[in-house]
Amino acid sequence: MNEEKLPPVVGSKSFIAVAINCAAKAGEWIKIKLGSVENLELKCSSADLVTEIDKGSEQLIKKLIRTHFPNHAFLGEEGVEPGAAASSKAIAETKDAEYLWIVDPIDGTTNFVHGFPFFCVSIALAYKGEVIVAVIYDPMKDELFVAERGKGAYVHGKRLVVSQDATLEQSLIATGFPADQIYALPLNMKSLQHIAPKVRNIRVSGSAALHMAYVAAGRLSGFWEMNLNSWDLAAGSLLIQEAGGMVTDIDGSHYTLEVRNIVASNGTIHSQFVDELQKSLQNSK
Ligand code: 2AM
Ligand code: CA
Repeated sequence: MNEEKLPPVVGSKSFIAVAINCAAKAGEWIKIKLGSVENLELKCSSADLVTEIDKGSEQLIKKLIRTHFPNHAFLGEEGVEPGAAASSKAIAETKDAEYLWIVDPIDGTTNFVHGFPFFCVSIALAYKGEVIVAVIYDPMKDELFVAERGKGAYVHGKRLVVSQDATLEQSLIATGFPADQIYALPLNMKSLQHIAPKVRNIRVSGSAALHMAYVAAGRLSGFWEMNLNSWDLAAGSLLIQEAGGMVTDIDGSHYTLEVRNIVASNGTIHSQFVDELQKSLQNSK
């Protein structure tokens, strides 16, 4: 979308100002709550967690967005039943809304619960299915990553640029161990075994959104994971695109809000990365 075609700003505050305000407020609140989880619930398995702080953070963000933009649609992780089918249905039903806010109130809940300082708040705004505003906030490092379509991506005023690594061999790559231990985890393990000897090293830090922000910032050259949800990926996808990188489905097709198997990179290594992931999954489909 070029700049002339950007939708008009509605209300007294710009979309990006509201997104930043929400992420900053929610991030500060979850940081204060670190170490004080009272109600730990399991969703699909012991690897799939939710706390009252995920729910509180989502409510805070939803209320603030509703105050400024009462007619906009809202999709948040905590408003959707657990499991891939419910997530796919939720995004299929909302993706055509004119304006859709897509929110993960804590991405990296397992880390949050264990006090491992790698989690974030992820907020994206899509206009007719295309992400136009993205904010990812890491309250532990006080890093706020922001992007607007056509205007670049920034962290505290510094423009984000993807890494220059030219080959997989030179690349630091991240992935995740998916919570779905029946389908997605075994597939990701196959890919991990295939990719690990072909790259400089691999990191698995437990927040897909923050890994995506790190690809945008050039700290990682790539990230892949199976079976993620729109709220894990939407904000990160725009940050990476605006920082000069690429985001696709694992089959190499272009990113949409419905993509669940993600490959993100600095762009230069993308085709090599997708080719190797495809090789790793041969005979698995
Ligand atoms: P979350 O903390 O918001 O749940 C880690 O591999 C990544 O997977 C995190 O971004 C985490 O997001 C996400 N994740 C955790 N459980 C998941 C599930 N059941 N389905 C899909 N993604 C999940
Ligand atoms: Ca979450």
